[in-house]
Amino acid sequence: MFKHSAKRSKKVFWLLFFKKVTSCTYVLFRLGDGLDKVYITTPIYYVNGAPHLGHAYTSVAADVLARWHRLEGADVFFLTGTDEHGQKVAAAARLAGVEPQAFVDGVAADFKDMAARMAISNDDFIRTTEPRHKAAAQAIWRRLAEAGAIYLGKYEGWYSVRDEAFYDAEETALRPDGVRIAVASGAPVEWVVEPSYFFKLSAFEAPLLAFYEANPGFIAPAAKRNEILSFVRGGLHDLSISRTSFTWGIPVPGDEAHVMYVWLDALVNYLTAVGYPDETAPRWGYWPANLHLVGKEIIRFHAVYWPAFLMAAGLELPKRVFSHGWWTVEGEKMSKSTGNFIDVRPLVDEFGLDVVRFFLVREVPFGNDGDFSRKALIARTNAELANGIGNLAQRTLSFIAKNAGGVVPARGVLTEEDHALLEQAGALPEKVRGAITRLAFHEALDEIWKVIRAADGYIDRQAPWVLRKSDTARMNTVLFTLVRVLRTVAVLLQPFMPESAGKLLDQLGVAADARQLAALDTPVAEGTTLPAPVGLFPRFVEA
Ligand code: ME8
Repeated sequence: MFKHSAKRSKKVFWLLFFKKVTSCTYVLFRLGDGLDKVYITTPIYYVNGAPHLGHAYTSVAADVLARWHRLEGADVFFLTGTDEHGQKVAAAARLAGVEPQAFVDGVAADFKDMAARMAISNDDFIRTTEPRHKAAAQAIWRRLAEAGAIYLGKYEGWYSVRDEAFYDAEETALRPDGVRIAVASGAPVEWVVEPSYFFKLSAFEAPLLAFYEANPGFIAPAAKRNEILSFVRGGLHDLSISRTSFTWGIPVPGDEAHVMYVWLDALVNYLTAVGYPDETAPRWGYWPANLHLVGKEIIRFHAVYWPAFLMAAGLELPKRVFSHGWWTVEGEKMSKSTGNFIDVRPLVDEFGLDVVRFFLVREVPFGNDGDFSRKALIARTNAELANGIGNLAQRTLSFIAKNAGGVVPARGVLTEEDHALLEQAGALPEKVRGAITRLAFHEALDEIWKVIRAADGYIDRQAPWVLRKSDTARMNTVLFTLVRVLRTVAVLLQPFMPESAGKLLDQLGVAADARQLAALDTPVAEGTTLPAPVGLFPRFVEA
């Protein structure tokens, strides 16, 4: 297949690459630690159907991270977008009776709307039908071809349009009704025979295993890492990377009878958005990405195929791929057949943006599967938002408005109890940072809520309503302490609930340019006039 000299130089290339990868010392992965630049991605979503809760989930989680790193002062590039080619999308357009481009334009606009409604702070929105992406995908193809990693052959095997994935026979099974399905996803597969270009994935078995070993933090959580390790150890076959039986895709450079396999096309989006193939582009400095956040069903594409493509192209590999779990809705899998896809936008209209964002990252330990139900949403909102932070803020701020002249009270001598609460709040940023670094969002929120509960207990014990009559200086010190604690809580809540945390900071008189993590070290300005307090979270009662 290859000329002898090309083969030898290719061997030298792999050897050098292999050495580079294995000699990398593993530094415990901490997103943003010591970095100016942080690049975070969501998957790009298929536009075969409208956006739903699952898409919102990944986007919100990635958004929390992006906002967190901005809060720490990092230079963040946060990318989301839509995956618009392939058989599945073409079939959806056909079913809708619309030309594919017009169809994808409509659905992509819907995904953009969902992102805006969920306050996703993405810096760019990539669509794979954009000219910049076509150029990048074709450039990668050429680079892979030049590296000798592509050859022409014929694909004969199983393909699932729903998963847009090729499957080995052992990965499929016959259902009792005679339909053959992919075991992992349950999606029907069809037998495909067509000319196809192949990527020499088999050559990457050893380099990938060496890379995983040298970078134990590359795949998370650990269970997924083990799954990927055993998949790769089980042996890799070359991968079909072009299709000839339909045309809705990016043409293969030099052989336009083929369109690129939608997953190769899609993965390249992460490079397109930072300017590839122009490695002098202003955004190129963000590469390699710090984190690709993905659902558990697409880990193989991100943790096996993608690093192999990048190795072959001689490009740096992302630092981490984290796979999260799946939501069911009221106990059932979201699917076309049950028609139970949940759109988050009506929920935002009904409950408010931050209630929905909070629920998504609080309810389920990130990485695990979870179930969405109205009952759980209402229970958590009432317990932790209305009765938790909402109540603490309201108690404190309305007391200040009524009894302390509506200004941040002056602090007197601090007692042991004041110190204890302030120390607990002072230790919070580091705890939250630790949890967020592990993408343990529920733990980060748990830590914040420990402080909220401690502050509630503190008010009960200090009883400022009693001090009002007996010792106003002490009352002021208690209120000052509470304002300081609330400021810490509100600053830390910004990535999770940007709207309400912003409102709370307004009510605490914290200037817009003093809401960074670093600003927590500055003293709270006594005497600042506070606006009239307004409730943050109402209690919900199901009719
Ligand atoms: O896979 N629970 O797009 P997709 C949690 N285009 N998350 C869910 C979910 C659920 N029930 N359903 C979907 C694709 N997701 C490809 C990606 S990337 C180069 C190409 C989320 O529209 C989750 O993040 O099928 C999952 O990985 C993603 O949506 C799949 O979106």
